[in-house]
Formats: sequence, C-alpha cells, structure tokens
Amino acid sequence: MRKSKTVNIIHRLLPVVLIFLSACFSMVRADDVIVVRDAWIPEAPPNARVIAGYMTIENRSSRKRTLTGATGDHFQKIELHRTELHGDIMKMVKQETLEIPSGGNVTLQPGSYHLMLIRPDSVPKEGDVVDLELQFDSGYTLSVNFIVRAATSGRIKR
Ligand SMILES: [Cu+2]
Repeated sequence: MRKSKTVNIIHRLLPVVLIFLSACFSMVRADDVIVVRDAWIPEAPPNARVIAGYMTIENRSSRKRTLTGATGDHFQKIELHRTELHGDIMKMVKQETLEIPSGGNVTLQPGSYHLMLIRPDSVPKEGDVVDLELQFDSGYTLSVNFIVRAATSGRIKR
C-alpha cells in the first residue's frame, strides 16, 4: 500500500518535474548564445565620478537581442551611452537600449557606445576586475568580468 502511494506521488509529480527541467534546458539553450568578449574599463583618476565600460557583444542566436541595461554592486547606477559629434562638440547621449542583430555583434568602444558607470564606491585600479550584470530584453542577465586597463594601452587594436 505504502509503496503504491509513493509510486502514485512520483507519477503525479513526474510531469511537473519534466516541465520544470525542460524549462530549465530551454532557458539555457535560448540564452547561451550571447557571448561577450574584450570587456574592459579604462583606468580613471581616483576621484572620477563616472567611468566607462567597453566590450564586444556577439549574438549567435537566430533573432535579434536587445541590451536593456546593466547593474553593478559598486555603482550608484549604470547607463548606456553613445558618444556623438554635434557640430564640433562631442556629446554623450543616453540610450535606452542597444540592439545586437542576429548573427552579428556590436562593439562598445571609445568614441561610440559605452556603459557609463556612475558614482563608483571607489574607482577601480589597473588590474582590478569589475563584475557587472548585463540585462537583455528576454529577461536574461549575463554576468561579465570587466578588466581595468591603463587608459592609454586599453584601446582595442585592429
Ligand atoms: Cu557616457
């Protein structure tokens, strides 16, 4: 009697467990197609109130992905910016989102898109690693380690 009860419970729970497991696997499948490379932060003066974050985001999925924001424990807030030339003046313009086309990639780099890390608890130094969470439109978050490099040597060479 006891045994069949246990079996019954397992039978009843099995579909739930399977649905849960397949949801987990499909989440992994859906989200492991975003790859971030060359994540770095140029070293800033110790009193800097904002610092920049750069990286290349690659989208290996079959549909476009949209970066909607980022968070980090040691910053008051993080915005997505784009440096634009207005006449003779370089301006940073806040962006709500950044689209990464299917099968393509977008590079955040000096003079273009960047993460603006606002009011750090303390300004990281060359060699430090800063952990940030990137948020995408699917609700997916990706943890990325940004390496702090000397500002002059940090540019990505092509
Ligand atoms: Cu900015």
